[in-house]
Amino acid sequence: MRKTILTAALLCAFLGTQAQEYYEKHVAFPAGATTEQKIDMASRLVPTPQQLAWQQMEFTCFLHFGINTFTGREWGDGKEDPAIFNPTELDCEQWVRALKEGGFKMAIITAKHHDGFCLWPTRTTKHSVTSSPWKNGKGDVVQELRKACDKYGLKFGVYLSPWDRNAECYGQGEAYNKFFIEQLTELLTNYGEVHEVWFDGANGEGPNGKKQEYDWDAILKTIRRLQPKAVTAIMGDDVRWVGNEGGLGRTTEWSATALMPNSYPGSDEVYKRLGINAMSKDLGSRELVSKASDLFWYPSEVDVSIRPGWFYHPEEDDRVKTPEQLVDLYYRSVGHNGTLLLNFPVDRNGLINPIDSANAVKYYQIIQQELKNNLVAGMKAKVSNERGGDYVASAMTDEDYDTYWATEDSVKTGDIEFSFSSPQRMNRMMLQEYIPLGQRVKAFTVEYKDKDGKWLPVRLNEETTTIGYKRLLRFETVVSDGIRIRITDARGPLCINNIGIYDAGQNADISYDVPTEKIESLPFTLTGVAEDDAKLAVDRNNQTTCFVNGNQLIIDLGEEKMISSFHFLPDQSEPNKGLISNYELAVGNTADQINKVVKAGEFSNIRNNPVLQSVYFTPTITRY
Ligand code: FUL
Repeated sequence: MRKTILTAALLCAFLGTQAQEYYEKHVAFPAGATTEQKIDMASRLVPTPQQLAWQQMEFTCFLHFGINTFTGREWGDGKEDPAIFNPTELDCEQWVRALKEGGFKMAIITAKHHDGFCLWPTRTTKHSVTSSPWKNGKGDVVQELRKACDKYGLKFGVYLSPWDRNAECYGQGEAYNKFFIEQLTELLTNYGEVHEVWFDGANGEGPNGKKQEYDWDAILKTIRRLQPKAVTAIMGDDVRWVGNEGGLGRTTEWSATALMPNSYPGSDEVYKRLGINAMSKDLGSRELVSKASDLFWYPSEVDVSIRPGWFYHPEEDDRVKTPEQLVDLYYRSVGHNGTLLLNFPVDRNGLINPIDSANAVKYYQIIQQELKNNLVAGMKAKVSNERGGDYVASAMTDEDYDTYWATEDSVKTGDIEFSFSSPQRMNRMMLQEYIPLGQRVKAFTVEYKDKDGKWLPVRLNEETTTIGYKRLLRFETVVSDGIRIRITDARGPLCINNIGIYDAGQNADISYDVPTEKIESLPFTLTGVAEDDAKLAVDRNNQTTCFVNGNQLIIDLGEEKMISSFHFLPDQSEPNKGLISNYELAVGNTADQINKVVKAGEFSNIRNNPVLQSVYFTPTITRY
């Protein structure tokens, strides 16, 4: 920090900020604070050292593996027989080698998912690897992963699902809290250093199902006591769920946000009063901050699976995200002030599928290639702001995170300009704020100099508002000898520590159209929906939705046909409506006798991850 302050002072750009108070992780506004005062305090809200270290990892990954891997389901019901867990070739080193090559810095394993099956030999329940044939009940997946992470230098995290569909004491308040803390304690004492503890927010039990009152305070205190370097995610209070499972960070993504962690008492009332939740578009506008009584440093984690589902399903082998799709996700997650948490479903043999690892390695290579040559590395920027000033600064291009350019107190705008001795081809930009001093920038533009010396905006397909820890922009290629960033609004004085400008090469220019996925479907008639709506279910457009009246939908294939699968793409709009969580699929050859049930089940996790749902069953010949 000393180095930071010295460097900045030498740049004559840092005056008042040192004397001011900073708020780590949380700030409560004093009663009667004006909007101006709140915004100013918001600009001085900063991360804890753990939150900063977490953000700097950028690439983290998830490993979904467990009983679901062997049943083909996304959510198990807890009644599965542990005897089905038998990964004959399980090799955590194979996982970690692939992850390392894909640039990941940490791996988080589903030590326990909602079905309650534990991947480590726990004393709390028999529903674990101990009761499985794998290694004659002597195996420990968590331990094997831990060792592999140590060997290849990856950090290690655990996903412990609070929702447990197997534990008998689930829903009994204190008894389950005790059980859960015991599980947590085992994981946090027997497996070395843990850097992230992940508690999902899912609870799919119906209104009459079991409801558990969690003792979050005791749970979070246990983590702080046993693993002080760990961040706690989602139901934890260090890391926030981005709000979708599609890998998309917001273009306006505040880490200093009005969203109170869900595990804090009173959070539901705060959400109600402010009209927000984890999925809201606006988590930090001036209007929202003016209504808020507290702000939190609660940065966004972007969790997304490399396949449609979180767990391995062989039928998804041809639906692994391509390297290009992953590159796109990188720009929208890490490039939108988030940390990427990319999931790899481990297969039934206990391995990461070669398609998944090949795509992950390739995408990492593409990113490194695209952002290899920083055209402004080591260059001096001409900086100016409303107070005039016209001086040069190189703190932003020295690639040192701890040196930065900052404006004087109360100056919230600034131009940062680079001039090249010859025209350069440019199409990518990386901007970073020095978040140990807060997140401030609210709006900026990027302009290049045309041949006549006129400044023109670059062409982008996203709004340029917040920066935060990192903002990456892809813009239409320009060839110019001048480029500038104009910061036009901020919560507080500017504090920019890194800028990169690149030419991503041959395929740099991306499409500016909104992508639509093609849906294949057979011509058929639907009953149970309005006539106009029926077309929407078969129009091969994933942006239109057909809503069902009531809870029954009849599909008439027109003639008898052999069918073996059913596919349902939920409403893709936000917030999505009419999601089907439980289904029964019946067939019959006459309209009044559609009663042979071929499959029934749950579209698990559909609210968080409304991807195409596919149901496969024994081929059957039917008309309805
Ligand atoms: C959700 C769960 O319900 C999904 O199954 C998955 O584990 C995802 C990462 O979190 O809450």
